[in-house]
Amino acid sequence: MTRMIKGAKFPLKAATAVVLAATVALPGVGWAASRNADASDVTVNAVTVGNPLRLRYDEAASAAGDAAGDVWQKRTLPIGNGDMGANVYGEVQTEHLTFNEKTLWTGGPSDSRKNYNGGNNVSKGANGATIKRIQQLFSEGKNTEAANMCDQLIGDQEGYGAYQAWGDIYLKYTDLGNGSASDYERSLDLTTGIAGVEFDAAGRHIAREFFASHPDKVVVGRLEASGKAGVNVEITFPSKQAGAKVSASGNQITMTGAVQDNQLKYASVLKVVANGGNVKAQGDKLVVSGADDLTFYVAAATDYRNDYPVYRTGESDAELLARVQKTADDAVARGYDAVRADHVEDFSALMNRVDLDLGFDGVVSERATDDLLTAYRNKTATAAERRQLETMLFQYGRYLTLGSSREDSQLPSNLQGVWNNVNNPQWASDYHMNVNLQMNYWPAYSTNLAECATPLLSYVDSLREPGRVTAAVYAGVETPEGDTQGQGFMAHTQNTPFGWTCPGWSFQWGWSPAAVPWILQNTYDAYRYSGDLELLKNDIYPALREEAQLYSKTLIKDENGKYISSPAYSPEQGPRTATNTYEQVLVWQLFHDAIEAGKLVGEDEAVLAVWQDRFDNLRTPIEIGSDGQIKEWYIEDAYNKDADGNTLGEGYGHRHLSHMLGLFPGTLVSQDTPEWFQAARTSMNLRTDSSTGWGMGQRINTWAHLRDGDRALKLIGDLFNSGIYPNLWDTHPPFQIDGNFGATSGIAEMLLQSSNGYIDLLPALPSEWDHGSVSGLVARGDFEVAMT
Ligand code: FUC
Repeated sequence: MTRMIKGAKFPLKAATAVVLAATVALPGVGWAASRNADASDVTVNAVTVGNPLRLRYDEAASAAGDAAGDVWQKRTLPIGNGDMGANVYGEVQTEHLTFNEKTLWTGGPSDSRKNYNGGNNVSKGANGATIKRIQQLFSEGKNTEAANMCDQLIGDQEGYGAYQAWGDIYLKYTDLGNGSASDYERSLDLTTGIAGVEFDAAGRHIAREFFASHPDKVVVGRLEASGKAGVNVEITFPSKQAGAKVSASGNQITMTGAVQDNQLKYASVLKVVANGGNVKAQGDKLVVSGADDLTFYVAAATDYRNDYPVYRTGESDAELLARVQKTADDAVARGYDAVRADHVEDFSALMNRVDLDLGFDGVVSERATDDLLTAYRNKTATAAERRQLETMLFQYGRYLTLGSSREDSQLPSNLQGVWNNVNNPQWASDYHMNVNLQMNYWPAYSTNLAECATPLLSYVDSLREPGRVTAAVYAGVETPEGDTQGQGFMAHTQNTPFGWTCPGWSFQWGWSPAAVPWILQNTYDAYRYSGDLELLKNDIYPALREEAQLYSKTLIKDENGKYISSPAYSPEQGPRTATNTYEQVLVWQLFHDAIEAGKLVGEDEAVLAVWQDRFDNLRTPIEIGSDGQIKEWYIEDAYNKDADGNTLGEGYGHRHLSHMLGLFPGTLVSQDTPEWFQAARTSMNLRTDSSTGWGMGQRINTWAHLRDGDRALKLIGDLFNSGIYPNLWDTHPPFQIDGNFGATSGIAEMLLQSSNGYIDLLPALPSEWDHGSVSGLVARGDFEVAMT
């Protein structure tokens, strides 16, 4: 049961009356529910109420003059259903969509890698002997020797792999000539999940729409054209994988094959229904003529299953294709109207759970979205336009969550969600856990999309079995055969869907055992937000318990008899040390949460007693340096210097905020610990605001937890200036989706916080946000909050 809190009034300005009038005039529905793709303009009390959550452009993706390699990431519009994604270019003569399915990866087990072992290198880790030697050297003060030996705490690169591109869908009009289009509009309605393209060309009106249906598991396209000639197009769907078999027959294009690197099987079916027209198969293409309207449905799957150590379903080629064929046939049989209606109902029900108006008063900017972004940047946007764009950015993160992670998705959203146009994306478009995967799921619970984090819970749980091998190789912690609870699992900075849990192939970025305690904060939040004890017991606690067991064994005592995690490296800079703030804060939270959860599920008293001992005798995670800052390394004195004045890390402007994790997302530092809180503020000023896309995303959340709304809003402005592309995707650069989720979470944290045992309304409200309303935000303890 969700309880409602009403209240937390902040002063209403006169203009707010417009919002209220409009809201009253549309009874029973929020702003979002009152809009749909077909009727996006309603006039209420002489105020034009458009759809503030509709991205809109007046040219095709390729027409804006970007470098060819940039068009996809900067301009195209993403749709997705959690497992599949597509990007719409909106081209005039030849429409183009990139297509993705999230399990299509290279790497992992393969005929050519019979000994694939998650990257673990037994001779380097030496069953824990290497780490013990390093710990010993640090404790003897032989820091240089210890630091050098850290280079042995690495794994192998072989078999890492990368997220792959599936293929491209082209719809080439055979009767539009080469002329340009007029009255062009390309749009993405965040409330319905429908992308639209409309224009006039060659004397005809052309209309298209595209969406990715979660209920029917298909990507759908619809083409219409005015005039007697109907829709005349050639459809192709080439693969991006070498050796794929693509053939057209009847009214469908079938693609099958196996990824050359690892023999992962894949199959897709694109099936066309051309009302009143003709469909002919020619080689690998479908030629459609004279259709009143044309609909295509795409179903796709691989034989991937997240099941260690084989990671395959065991299906034959024929079985996989039959599964995909059935999905496509079922959608065709249900028909366009039913599939579309169910998609809109499914999608908008989730989107409409949160209704936010930061104060745009129902006035929707007439500028196209890219122009609105430019106006925001060069300060020519009105206050209402700024509030609209900020609201849009907030809801876009929720939209992208729905597109890249639904309750039954096979994998969580990766560095690009589900969207990818190349076979060698940056950082393999993998799962990075030294901030990125965490950030992807920061907004899931607070913005009322808890079920979308289900794939994260199963993914984290799936790291346990391969991670036990890593724990044995690098930390000497063995789980005997048959021990299903496990003695401890380890994973580090980056991992893949094939249980790649070793440290990276360089200690310098790869070593990060505390990444697991950190991601366990996300999964424990599934309980803290919902209060669902069954969920805690079955899906969250097993991994939390196993990780607490691991650290119970791996912590060592320092010279003062306090427990430390050694060696340590602060992502991704600075010295290698016996321990540091990142490790200690995350280990503190691990034991804090594991003890709390353990008591709730009736954990064995003896086990709890060990955890309590580690928790009580942990070296204090937070230390304050001579500049009044939270130290990142305990050898730090003034900011970023040791006592001898040597520079430690990159310092000012470094993107990571690894020493701030006690403040956000952790619960160690808050306004209730005033000295640390003040030091956190000092640290944030010393670190400066300048950063990459996700770095600014993290800063918004962190400043929100410092209760400084004006600074948080300033960072939203910084993000718009240098971290957001015209399609509102976040850029590192290049495109990396974590910053979108960070921004959405940050805006939620500005309006509502609940990490410290109470509900904090408007903790970081910028002075510019002087009126507005929100409903549907969620606080821990299963509260849903509405406030004006
Ligand atoms: C972390 C960051 C990098 C990048 C990568 C995907 O390692 O330090 O900046 O975002 O993740």
